[in-house]
Amino acid sequence: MRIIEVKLHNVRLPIVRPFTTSFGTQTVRSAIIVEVRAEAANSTGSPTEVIGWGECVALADPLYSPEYTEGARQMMIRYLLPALFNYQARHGVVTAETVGHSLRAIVGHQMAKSALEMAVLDAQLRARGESFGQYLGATVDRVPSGVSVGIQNSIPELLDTVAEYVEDGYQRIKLKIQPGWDIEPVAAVREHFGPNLLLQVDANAAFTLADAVLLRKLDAFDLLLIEQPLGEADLRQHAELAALMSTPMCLDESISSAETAMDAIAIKSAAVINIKPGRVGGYLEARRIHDIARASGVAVWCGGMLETGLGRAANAALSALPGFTLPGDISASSRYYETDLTEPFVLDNGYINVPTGPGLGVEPIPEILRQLTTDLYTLAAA
Ligand code: OSB
Ligand code: MG
Repeated sequence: MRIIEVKLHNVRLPIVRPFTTSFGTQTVRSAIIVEVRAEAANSTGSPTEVIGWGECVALADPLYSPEYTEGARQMMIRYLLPALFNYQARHGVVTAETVGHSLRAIVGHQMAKSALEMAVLDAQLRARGESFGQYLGATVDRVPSGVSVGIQNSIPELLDTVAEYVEDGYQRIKLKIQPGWDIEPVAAVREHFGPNLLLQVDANAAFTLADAVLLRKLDAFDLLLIEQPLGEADLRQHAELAALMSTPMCLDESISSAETAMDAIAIKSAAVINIKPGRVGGYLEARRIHDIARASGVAVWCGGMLETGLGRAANAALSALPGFTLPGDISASSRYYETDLTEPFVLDNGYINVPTGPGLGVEPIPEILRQLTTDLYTLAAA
């Protein structure tokens, strides 16, 4: 396809209730929505004008990952869009499958790169009339929905919050933990909701290997997994901790590519991988990690980054691949937003339906996108 123009919409979506993790509290979601206008081949090969949408999942501050919203915007404007347009000028066309290649000289910045690749892929698929799910290899039409529960002010508040989500139909609960909010809340939730609740925890890198004795106490609560207890760079230390615990070790922050996924599997740092397309540079790299993990007998599930309906649509499609054997963090739009950018995703008996329309199968509602946009940047191809 030939890109005609790219727009970057900075959007701000208020979050319905503050979301606290070991790295901070989110009250508003600032994101960059990428809009690619392009001429692409339709199913009969004739050129047709289409719009594709991408979402950059970088958070406002570099506390979960090195990337952050303003930095990602600068990165796209200053380096990635020029590199993509330069590739188009040299080759005449771009395809979703070559976006990663065209940006490879620029080190890191996976979330910014992922957003561009997602928008190009959406445009390409919309022109062809193919859905994200079909393209990625979905084998189911709905995915079980799990929810990530932030750190609360007290145990009673935690139990109330979890009860609400269980009543909503969420099939799996993930508790955020940090030093001082660790064993007690997990014990309380397991006790209150009984042995059948699918339960897991996520520390967002807040512990060290010196906390092994404390973390081992989590083995008593029959958790599905413990997610990223140690630092992003601590691959070997995660392997050591994994050997000391019966709870399966899951990595999030540490897995930035298919290569790191292979290394983590090889040295037994990860029995489970949380795949976040933004963190690994896009949906194509996410699928490669799925393929590697599946061939290695390692379970994967799809993480979340408080996505708008655009990211939620793509994540639902990815989660429909056969190796996604654990419920993901793909909740209904209402878990975070009163008004989503797109038609809201809703829980259907504890499941999220995988969109079936062309591309993402959803698009921003123009009026809502306009209302929530705080900044707009436009770049036309030369
Ligand atoms: O560690 O999985 C994480 C949100 C922002 C950054 C990191 C994480 C999370 C979540 C929430 O746990 C996932 C979601 O509901 O979108
Ligand atoms: Mg996590």
